Amino acid sequence: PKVIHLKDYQAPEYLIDETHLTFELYEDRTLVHAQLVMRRNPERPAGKLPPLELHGQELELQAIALNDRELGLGDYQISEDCLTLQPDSESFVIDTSVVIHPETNTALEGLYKSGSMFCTQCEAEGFRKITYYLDRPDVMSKFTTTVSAEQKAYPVLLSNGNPIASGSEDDGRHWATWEDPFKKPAYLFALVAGDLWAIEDSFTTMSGRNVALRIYVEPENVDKCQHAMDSLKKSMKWDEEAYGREYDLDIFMIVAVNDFNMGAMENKGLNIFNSSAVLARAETATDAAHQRVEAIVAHEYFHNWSGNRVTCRDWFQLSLKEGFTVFRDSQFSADMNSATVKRIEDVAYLRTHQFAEDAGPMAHSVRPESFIEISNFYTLTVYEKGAEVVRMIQTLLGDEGFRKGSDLYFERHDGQAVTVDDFVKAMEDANGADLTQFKRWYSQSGTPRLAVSEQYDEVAKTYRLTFRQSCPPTPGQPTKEPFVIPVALGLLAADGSDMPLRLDGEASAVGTSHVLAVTEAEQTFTFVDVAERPQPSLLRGFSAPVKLDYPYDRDQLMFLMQHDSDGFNRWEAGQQLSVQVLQELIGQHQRGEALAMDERLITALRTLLQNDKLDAAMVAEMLSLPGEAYLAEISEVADVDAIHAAREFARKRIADALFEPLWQRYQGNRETSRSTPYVASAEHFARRALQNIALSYLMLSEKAEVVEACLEQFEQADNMTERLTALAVLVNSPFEAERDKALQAFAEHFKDNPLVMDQWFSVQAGNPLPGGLERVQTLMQHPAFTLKNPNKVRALIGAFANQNLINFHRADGAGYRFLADQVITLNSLNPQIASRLLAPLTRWRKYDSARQALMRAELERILASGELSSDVYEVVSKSLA
Ligand code: DPP
Ligand code: ZN
Repeated sequence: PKVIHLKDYQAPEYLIDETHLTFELYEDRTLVHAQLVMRRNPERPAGKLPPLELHGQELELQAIALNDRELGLGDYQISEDCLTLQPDSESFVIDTSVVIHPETNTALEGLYKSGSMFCTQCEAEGFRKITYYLDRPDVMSKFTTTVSAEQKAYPVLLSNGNPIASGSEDDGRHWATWEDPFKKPAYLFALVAGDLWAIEDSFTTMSGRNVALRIYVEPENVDKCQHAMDSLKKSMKWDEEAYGREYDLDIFMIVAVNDFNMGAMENKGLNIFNSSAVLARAETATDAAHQRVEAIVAHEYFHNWSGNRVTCRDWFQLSLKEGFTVFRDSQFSADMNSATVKRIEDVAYLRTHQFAEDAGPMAHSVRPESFIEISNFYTLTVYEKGAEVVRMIQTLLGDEGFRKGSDLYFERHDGQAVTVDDFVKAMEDANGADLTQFKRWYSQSGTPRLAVSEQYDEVAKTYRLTFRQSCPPTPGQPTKEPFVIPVALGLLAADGSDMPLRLDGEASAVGTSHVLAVTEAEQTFTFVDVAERPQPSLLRGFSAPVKLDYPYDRDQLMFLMQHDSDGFNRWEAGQQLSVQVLQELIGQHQRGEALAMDERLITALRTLLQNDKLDAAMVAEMLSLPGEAYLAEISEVADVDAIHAAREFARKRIADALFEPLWQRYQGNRETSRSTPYVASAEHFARRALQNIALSYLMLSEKAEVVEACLEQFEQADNMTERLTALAVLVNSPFEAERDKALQAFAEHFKDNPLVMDQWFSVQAGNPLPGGLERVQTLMQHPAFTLKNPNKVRALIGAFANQNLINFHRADGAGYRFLADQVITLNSLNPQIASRLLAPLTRWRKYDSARQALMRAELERILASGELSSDVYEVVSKSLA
C-alpha cells in the first residue's frame, strides 16, 4: 500500500470546469455517463501537455471519447485505480460511460443501496467509485446531474442544487435533472433515489430570501422529523447571527438513510444523514439522541460555509473544515442549551477518547503529515482536538477578534480550496497577531503536560505561578517544541470570592479571570497585591487541551467544588476529587486490602444534593463518577478489574450513604415527569438527567421500593429517556426475572424500529455482569442484528468493546479473539467500519503484559488473515510497529 505525504502535494495538471452526469439506475446495474469539460491548469508549468490521470475504482468502462472521438484500447491505460490518456489540446471534453453495481456495494462508499433506496457517500474518495474523475478537493467544478429510474419504486430523484427539468418515459421510467450553480469538489456530490416522503418548511434568510426546507425519510418515519427541522431552522438563524453566514441556494434538503458509515454528510444542498442523526421523538429517542440530532444537523448545515463555500485543498487539511465546524456546532449547542454542561461533556469526551488516541500507535497531528487511507483520519484528533485548537485561537484573540478573523477568512477564500495556514493567516491579518508558534498545535501530535507550582510571599504580597510544559514522544515525533498554551485562571480568597488579578508590571488589575499565554518550556508569572494566600483555579473552562498537573489536596478540591465562580472548574474539582478517591481504592484492590473510601467525597456530594438552588444538570454531572475508560486512560497500566471493582465500590458507598436525598430527588423529579408532557429543552433534559442518575444509584441499594419505582418508570414513562434508563439499570441489576421480562417487552414493542433496537442491543452490550461476551454472541443471532448495518455493529460490538471493559478485557483473551473475528469478516464487507472497530485492540500498550500478548496476537492474526483493505492494513500495521 502506498503512503501519501503532505510534502508531496502538487496542484492538479488539469481542471474540470463543467461536469455533466447521467445516471440510469437499474436493479442489477447502474450506467453512469460523465461528460467533463476540462482544461489545463494555468498555475502549472507550461510546455508539453502532461498525461491526464483520472481516478477510478471498480468501474466497468463501456466507452470513452476525447472531443467526441471514440478512443480505442491503445489510446488509454487502465490500472486498478486510474485511467491514463494523453490529451492533445489545452482544452478538451472527455466522455465516459461506465457500469457500476450499487446493489452489491456493502462498503457504503460511492453509490450504494440502503434498503430499497439508492444513495451516495463520496467523502473522502468515494466519487472515484462512481465515475472516472479528478477525485481531489482542489478540483472544483459545476455539476449538472440527470437521474433516471423506474417511477414506481423510485418516485423521488434528488441531486445537488436546484431541480431544472424532469419527465416521464413510456416504459415506466422517469428522470430529473438537477443543476448546482456553485463549483464544488466531487466529494460533495450526492444522489438519492427512492420512495421517500418529506416534511416541508421554509426559512427566510437575513436578506429576505425564501429557502424551501425538506427532510426526506421513509414513509413510516415522517412523524420523527420535526425535531431535526426545528434544529435546522435554529442553525440557519444562528449562523447568520453568530457568523454573518447566509444560506445560498433556494432549497436545502436532508435525506435520512439507515445504512451509513458516518453520522452525516454535508453534500451541497443535499445533506445525507444516518437516520440516527435525524429521527427523534419523545417515545423513541432519548434526550441525548435529541441533542445529538440538533448538533449534527447544525454541524452539517454549518459546513455549507466552513467546508463547501470554502473547502480543503487536500485531505491533510481536513481539520480546516472539521475542527472549525465542530467548534461552530459546539458554540451553537452551548447557546441552545447549558453552556457549562456542553463544555463538561465535550471535555470528558476529549480526555477519555482523544487523549487515548494521542497516546496510542495511531497518534497524529491535527494536520497529519502522511496517510495510507484517508478514511482512517476522520479522527477525534482531527475533529475534537481540531476544534480545541480553534477554540484556543478564539481565547487568545477574544470573541471580537475571532469574528473579524472568520469574516476575513470567508471573504478572502470564498469559492476556494485552501489550507490550515490560510485559516490562521486570516486570523492573524484581521488582528495584527502572530500565530507562528501557535501553529505547532497543527503540526505536533501528543497531549502536552502542564505542571504548575506556586509560591506565595506573605510579606511582599506576591504570588508566583510557575508553568512547565512538556509533551511525550509520539510516532515519528520523538521531541517537541513548546506550544502556546492559553491558561485561563482565577485566584480565590479564603471566603471563596475571586480576587482581583494584577500582574507584575501592569498598571491596573485585569479583572478576576485572566488568560495567561504560556509559551516557553518553563515560565513564571507573578501577581502583585495579593492580600492573602489564594487558592488557584487553573485552566478555567478547560482553556487548553492539556493534562494539568497541580498538587491539589482533597480539601482544596472540596473548596473549589463549592466556590469556584467558573462552573466548569467546579465540576472539574469534583472530578479530580473523585479520581483521587478512586485511585486510592484501585490501589487497595491491587494490594488485596479491604476497600475503604475517603468519606469526604460523600460529604461533598451530599452538600450538592441538599442545595436545591443548583442547576439540576450540573448536579447530575457532578454526581457522575469518572468513567472506567477515563480511569484507564489516566493509569500507567490500566487494571480493568481493579478499576471496575473500585468504581462499583464507590458507587455503592455513595448510594448507601446518600439514599435519602437521592430518593427524595428521584421521587420529586419522577412526579414532575409523570405530570408534564415531554419537552426537548435544556431545563427538562436537566431534570431527567438528575432523576435518572439518582435512579441508577438507588438501584444499587436493591431495595424493594426502588425496584418497584424502576418498573413503574419503565412501564409508564411516556419517553425513551426514562424508559431506557429504567431498562439499563434493570439489565445491570441482579433482578433476573424483572430484567428478562423488561427486555422482552421492550423488544416486542419496538421490534419494527431499528434505531430503538440499536439501543436495546447497546444496553445489553454494556452490561458489566459476568458472561458479557456470551450475551453479545447470542445477540448477534437475533433477527434484528446484521453486520451489514453500521449502526448495528456499533450498537452491539462497538459498545461491548469500548464500554464494557471488564468483559472485553477478560483474562483469557476471548473478548479480543471475538473482536478480531468481527474485524476479519467486516474487512471484506465494509473496510471503514472494520477499521474503526479495531481501535480498542490498538491500545494494547495500556494493559498488563499477559493482555498485551493476547491483544498483539489478535492483531497479528488479522494481519495474516488474507487480503486486507488499506483501511485495516494501515491501523493494524501501525499498531504492531
Ligand atoms: N460527514 C462528515 C462530517 O460532517 C464528514 N464531512 O463530519
Ligand atoms: Zn463535519
